[in-house]
Amino acid sequence: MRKQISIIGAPMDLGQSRRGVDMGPSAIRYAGVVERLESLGYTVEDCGDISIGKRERFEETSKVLKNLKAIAKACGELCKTIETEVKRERFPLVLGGDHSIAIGTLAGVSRPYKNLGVIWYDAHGDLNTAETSPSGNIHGMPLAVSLGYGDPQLTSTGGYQPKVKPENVVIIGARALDMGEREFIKEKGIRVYTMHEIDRLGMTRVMTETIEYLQERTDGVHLSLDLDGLDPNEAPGVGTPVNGGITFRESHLAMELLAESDLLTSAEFVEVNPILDIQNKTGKLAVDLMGSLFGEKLL
Ligand code: EXY
Ligand code: MN
Ligand code: MN
Ligand code: MN
Repeated sequence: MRKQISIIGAPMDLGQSRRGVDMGPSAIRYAGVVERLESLGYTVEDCGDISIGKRERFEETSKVLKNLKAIAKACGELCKTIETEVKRERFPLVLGGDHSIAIGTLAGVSRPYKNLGVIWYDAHGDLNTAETSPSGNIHGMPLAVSLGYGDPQLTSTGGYQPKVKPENVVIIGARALDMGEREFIKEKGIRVYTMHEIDRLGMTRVMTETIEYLQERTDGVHLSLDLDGLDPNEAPGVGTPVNGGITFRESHLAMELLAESDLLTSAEFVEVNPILDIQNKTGKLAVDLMGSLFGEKLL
C-alpha cells in the first residue's frame, strides 16, 4: 500500500432522503482518522471536503432520479479531486456521505487501470437503475452506474465508461437485494457473497477467495465499504439498516486480510450518519476498520 494517504471528504446527502449523512466525514475525522493512520507510519494529508451545496437550492431535473443534476455535478468534482491525488501517487481515502459518491470515486480512481477490481462491502447491491429502483434514491444505484448502466449524466462522470467490468466486482455482505438487482447479478455474472455464504464459509474463506479471484484478473482494487454492511447493533448510525449483518470481528478480520494481501489501491467508507448514531459509535467503528485495513497489528 502506498505510504502517502490523501483523505477526501464527500459530505453528500442527496442520494437518499434522511438528513445527517452529510456529517459523516466530520464524524470520522472526529473519531481520529488522521492520527490513527499517522500512528501507523503513513503520511496523511486531509484535502478537506468537496462542495455539495444544499438540497433546497436544486430543482428536481428528473422525477425518477432524485437530485440527479446536483449529484452528477458533485461526483464530477469528486472525480477531479481524486484524479489530482492519484497523479501525486497518493492513496485516495474517501469519506462519505451517502453511497452515491462512489460514482465520483470510481470515476476518479479507475482511469489508469485496464481492469480495476471493486470490493463492494454492503447490505445492498446498489445495482438499481431508474427502471428497477423502488425509491428513486441514487445511493441505491452507484454500482450499476459504474458498470455503465443508468442515466448518462451519471455514467458519463469523468468522460469515460464503464469504470469497472462485472467480472471484476465482488459484493460482500448482501442481504437486501431488489428483484431487478437479483436479475442484474445473474445476467452479468457478478460474484456475490451474501450473508448466507459468510455464515456458511466463514469470513476467512470469503476473503481468501475474493483476494485470489481479484489477484488473478485485476491490476488495482478499490474497496467501497458501506457501514450498513455491518450489523446495525454494531453500526447503528446508518440510514438504511438491515438486520443480520456482518459483525465487527468479521469485518476487522476482513480488513486485516486485505491489509496482508497488499491489493488495495483506493478505498472509501460511506453512509455514516451521526444523527442516527449513538455517541459516534459508527464513526469510531469506521476508524477502527481503517486501522486494520492499513496494517494495525496487536503484536
Ligand atoms: N435497494 C434500495 C433502493 O434502491 O432504494 C435501498 C438502497 C439502499 C442503498 C444503501 C446505500 O447502500
Ligand atoms: Mn451502499
Ligand atoms: Mn447499503
Ligand atoms: Mn485480528
